[in-house]
Amino acid sequence: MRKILIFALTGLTLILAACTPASGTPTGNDGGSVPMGDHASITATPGSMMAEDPETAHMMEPITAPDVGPATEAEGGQPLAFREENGVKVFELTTQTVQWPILDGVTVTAFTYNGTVPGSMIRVTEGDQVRIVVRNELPDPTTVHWHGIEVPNAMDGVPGVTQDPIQPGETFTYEFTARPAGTFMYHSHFEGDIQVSAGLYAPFIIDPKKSQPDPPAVDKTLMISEWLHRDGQTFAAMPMSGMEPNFFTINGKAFPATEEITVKKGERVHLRLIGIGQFIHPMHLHGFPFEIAATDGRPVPKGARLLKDTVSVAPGERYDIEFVAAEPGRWMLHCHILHHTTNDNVEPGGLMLMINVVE
Ligand SMILES: [Cu+2]
Repeated sequence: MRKILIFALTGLTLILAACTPASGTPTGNDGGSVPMGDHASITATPGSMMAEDPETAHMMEPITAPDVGPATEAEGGQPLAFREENGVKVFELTTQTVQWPILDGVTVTAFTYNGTVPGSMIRVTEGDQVRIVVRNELPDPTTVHWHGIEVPNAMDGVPGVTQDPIQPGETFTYEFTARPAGTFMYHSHFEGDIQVSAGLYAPFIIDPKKSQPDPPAVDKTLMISEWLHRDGQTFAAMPMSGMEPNFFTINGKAFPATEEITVKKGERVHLRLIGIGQFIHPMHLHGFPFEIAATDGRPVPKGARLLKDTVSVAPGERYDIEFVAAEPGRWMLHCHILHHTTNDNVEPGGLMLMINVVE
């Protein structure tokens, strides 16, 4: 690695001195994976990864599959129907590649569960026995990890550790008792760097056995992620030089395509924020403070709840926030890393969502 760095730095110096952008691909870049502009040479920051070895090059390839069809559903994260077999709730998931519009005029090639980003929401009650039959129609192997749910080890979805990868065309069945209650998710654990960034994630909500005496008027799950879409091709966005995202989505949509949440003045709103990309997003709410009601699915006792107006949602984290929509108006929820509220560097866009409080 040190050798590569020295080469990269030497190369960079020479390039800057000679001022010849045409010669400026980073050291050893195979040159074919990621279309880069004239600035490619100066994005080779010291310490960044180079497309030296085949695995890195693979990460930098566009997301593709043969015959990728357009998405047939408009919204992601919708509740998945199930059938009951001897007291077990049986869900079916198919991993598939689709063309997914994140914004008017911007469509990404996505790896999905059941054709949407996020994939279908699994919603059950604490203590339910669930069986999830996963059919892999991706061009690559995959596995499913049930993030935060207390599953038996054999159901944990880690390739090479708890199971063999599910090969293209194969089916694998997961079965476990849904517990504890809370906000969880499921996502790929095979080449997560690529597959999760490409859309293989979905909410998994476990409701408590005892129903709440005073449920909130609005209960929404918002999954936050990033995309790299360049020259009509989609790449897995990641914190690696040249692979940084240029689009940011809430439930697979970038503002102004994000859902608008309408609520009546005085009603209580419960939002389940889920970080599933590879970047931290400090989500800020205009107008009202919110309580952090649960972290990573586990409830925060009433007396210990922080009153905040911004919460940083890191990759893998979940925050359930609650607030009373006290004043009418269109109030914005947005990421406060303000580059994340752009679409390909143009504001407004990305991680913005309107809470419309009506009389
Ligand atoms: Cu952000």
